[in-house]
Amino acid sequence: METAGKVITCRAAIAWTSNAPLSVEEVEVDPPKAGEVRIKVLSSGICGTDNHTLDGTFPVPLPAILGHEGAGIVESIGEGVSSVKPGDKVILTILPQCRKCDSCLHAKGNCCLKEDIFSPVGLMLDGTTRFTCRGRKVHNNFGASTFTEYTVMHEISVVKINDAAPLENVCVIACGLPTGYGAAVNTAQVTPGSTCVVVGLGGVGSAVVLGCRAAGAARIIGIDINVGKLARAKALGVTDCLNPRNFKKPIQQVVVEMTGFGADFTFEAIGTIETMVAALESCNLSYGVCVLIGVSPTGSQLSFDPMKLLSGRILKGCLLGEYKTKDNIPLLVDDYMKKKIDMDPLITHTLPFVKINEGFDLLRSGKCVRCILLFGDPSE
Ligand code: PAD
Ligand code: ZN
Ligand code: ZN
Repeated sequence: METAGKVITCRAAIAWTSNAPLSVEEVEVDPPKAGEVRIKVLSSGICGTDNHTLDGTFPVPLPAILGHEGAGIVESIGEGVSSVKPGDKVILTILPQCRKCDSCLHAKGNCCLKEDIFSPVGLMLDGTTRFTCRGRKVHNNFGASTFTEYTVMHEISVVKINDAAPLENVCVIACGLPTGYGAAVNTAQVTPGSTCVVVGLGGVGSAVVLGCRAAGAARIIGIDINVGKLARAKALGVTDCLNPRNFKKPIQQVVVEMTGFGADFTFEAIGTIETMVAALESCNLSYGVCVLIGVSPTGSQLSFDPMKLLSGRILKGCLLGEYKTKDNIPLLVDDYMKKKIDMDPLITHTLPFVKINEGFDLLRSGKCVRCILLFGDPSE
């Protein structure tokens, strides 16, 4: 049936309030307006950030359709859209690349000023939404919304990828993989033979490990309080595992003692102030580079003795691994398909979309690294 130009009724997981299970119900998805694209979502990862938005530590306007790590096929396009067409395989990302703003025009900038991440309003750029449920308007999430069978996004956040890409797993290249991998290869610029520390070994931290290994790190120290995560990270390339719960002293002190003077590169992939300070203090006081990746609770303040930087340490942060999304995500997909990036071990679980709340339970309990939701036959 031809759906272009018509409202599509489909299923989506609605977050009506924070700290409650998502409710899978029927929604109406409007056709795309000018500069917008409507996509049939085929897979979506559940990212740590989805948990922060749902539990209210990183509040977003509700009700909303969450999810931002998606892959799918373009169903229809609005007026003026030229970079994708119906039938194209695409990755749905929270980070646009408008190619016109100050950040996009800078060689290094990737934080496009059209983003809706830092002070999210949950609406399209024209101030309206394309989602309605039970007669109520429903917000989008960071301009993406992937926990739905159909979504509408701005063309600038939709990335066309290789026609042969497997849509059931490349959704991870929308967020988790580039975030961690890019933190190592772009932001820290890990050097061959170096020592790295990765604090937090979930989906993002595991991708940091892949990046450190690809850059030729000689030693990768993985830190997590979940024993299962430590065991999995060893298979990815972590050489030394540390569980902070097994030590009386702060973990940064353990790292400094293990390495002599601290690591060359450290990464924080959890999102607590305590672990950020641990990552900073784990890097070499003179030439160490610490990269913050984790999303901290809204309103929190990072505080530490500034002398820790005066000695020469560098403290950085990054969004989506500093990749310009439209330019680089297709290349990462190609690298995955050429087996240059082996991200398959990151995907430990898959579930049918309707079991989304079980997916959140797997994330919160630490049983999964990445759980992927698959949008199959609506009768399942
Ligand atoms: P995750 O829940 O899969 O991983 C978090 C890991 O941290 C788990 O393995 C936990 O066991 C571990 N952990 C929790 N507390 C501690 C502790 N005190 N000490 C040691 N280990 C601990 O989440 P994720 O990997 O999907 O996301 C990680 C963070 O990265 C999260 O804050 C998310 O919001 C953020 C993120 N940032 C960006 C970005 O662009 N900067 C993108 C995507 C995700
Ligand atoms: Zn994410
Ligand atoms: Zn821009």
